[in-house]
Amino acid sequence: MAVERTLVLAKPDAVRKNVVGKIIARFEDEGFKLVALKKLKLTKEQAGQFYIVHKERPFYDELCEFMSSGPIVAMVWEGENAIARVRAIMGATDPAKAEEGTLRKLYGSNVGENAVHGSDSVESANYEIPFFFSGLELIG
Ligand code: RTP
Ligand code: MG
Repeated sequence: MAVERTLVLAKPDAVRKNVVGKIIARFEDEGFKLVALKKLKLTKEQAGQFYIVHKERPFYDELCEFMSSGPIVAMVWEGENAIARVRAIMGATDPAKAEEGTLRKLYGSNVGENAVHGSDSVESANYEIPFFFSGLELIG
């Protein structure tokens, strides 16, 4: 296993529900190290660039609308096997199918508004982390 960094977003629904602190606390409790953190609001075009891998999917326009509908909180977490472990803590994409105790079960509303994003591979993390943070902002 390797020490990895992964990009996590508290999505606009999580910010509106005031559960960003609970999401951060969960990753701290699970032993990850916080490497970077910021609040920002994406334009629809920026959301489209972030989720460019999904551009042919039927939910792409709805996803970009939602991700630009309010502020988000972007963060980078570091730890052993962080990419897969963070995905497990988040739970299934659809909160109705997510296991008890996962962040999406706890805080998600539906398959679109599902509270959190986490990088799904090293390749994705290598695109997503520099999308939000410069090297100077990443403090390991
Ligand atoms: P994410 O990228 O946000 O961490 O989510 P994920 O890997 O679990 O799911 P993915 O397939 O990458 O989808 C990205 C986001 O698109 C929205 N979505 N909507 N309406 C739909 O059927 C649908 N499917 C996906 C969700 O917000 C999902 O997190
Ligand atoms: Mg994904």
